Amino acid sequence: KQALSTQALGRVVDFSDELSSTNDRAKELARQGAIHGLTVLACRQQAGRGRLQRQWESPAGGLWMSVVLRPNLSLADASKITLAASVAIVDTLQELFELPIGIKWPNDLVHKGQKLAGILGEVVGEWNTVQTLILGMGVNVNFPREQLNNTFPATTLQEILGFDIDLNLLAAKILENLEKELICLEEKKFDELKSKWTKRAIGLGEGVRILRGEDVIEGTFKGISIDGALILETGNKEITFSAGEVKLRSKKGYF
Ligand code: BT5
Repeated sequence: KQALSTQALGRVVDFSDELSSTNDRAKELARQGAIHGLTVLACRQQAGRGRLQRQWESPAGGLWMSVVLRPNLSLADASKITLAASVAIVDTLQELFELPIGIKWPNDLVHKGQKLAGILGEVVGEWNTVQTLILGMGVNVNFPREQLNNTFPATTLQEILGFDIDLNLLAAKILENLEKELICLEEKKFDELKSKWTKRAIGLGEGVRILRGEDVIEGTFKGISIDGALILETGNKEITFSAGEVKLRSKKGYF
C-alpha cells in the first residue's frame, strides 16, 4: 500500500491465497455493495476464466486481479474500459522494464507472438441502473512457461526478464495507470486512449481475416471506432465488428 498513489483503485484490497476466480469474488462483493476501486487478488485461481467461458490457467506466481468499477460512464463505454486496461498494463511494463508489448485486438497482450496477459470485463446487473463493471486482469509473472498447457502460445515475465518481480509493485503501477485512463474516459477524452492503443495494435493497416462463427471476412484492419469496435475495410466499404462476436486472424499467419 505504501507504493500506491491512487485515489480509489486498490485502496481496499480483498486478498486470498486461492479463489475459483477473482472476477467471481469481485462480483459477489459488488453485489454486497463494494465501493468503486475495491481490488480482489489471489495467489492462485482454480477456475480462472477467459472470455466466452474459455479457461484461464492461473498458477501461483501470476498476477490475478479484479477491480470493482463504478465509473461515471455508460454501457456503451464498457469496451473502452477493457481497452484502457490493456493500455494501463502495456504502459506499466514499458515504464518498469522497457518491455515492448503489443495489443492484439481486443485485449490480448502479446510479446513476440506469445500471450503474456489477458483482460476480462464483465458487467454486473443492469449497467444502466447500478453501473458496475468487474475488470479482471491476468498477467503471467513469476513462473516458468512450462507450468501452462502447451496447446497455446504463451509467455511469462520470468521467462522474458530472467528474474522475478514484486507482484504488489506491479499491481500498484497497473492500478495507477488504469485510474489515469479511467479519469480521461470520464472526461470524454477517448482520443488519447485510442492513440495510445493504436500505437501498440498488432496487424493494424494489414490484411486480416475476421472469423464470425463459420464466416470468414477478409479485409484491411483500419482501426478502432469510438466504441472500441474493429473497423475492417473490404472493397470500398468499412464494416465494424464488436469484440464479443468475432476473432481476428492475420493473413500472414503470425497470429
Ligand atoms: C482472456 O480471455 O484473455 C481473459 C483472461 C482474463 C484472466 C483474468 S485473471 C483475473 C480475472 N479472474 C478470472 O477468472 N479471469 C480474469 P481469452 O481472450 O478468452 O483467452 C483465453 C485463452 O488464452 C485460452 O483459451 C487459452 O488458449 C489461453 N490461455 C489460458 N491461460 C493462459 C495463460 N495463463 N497465459 C496465456 N494464455 C492463456
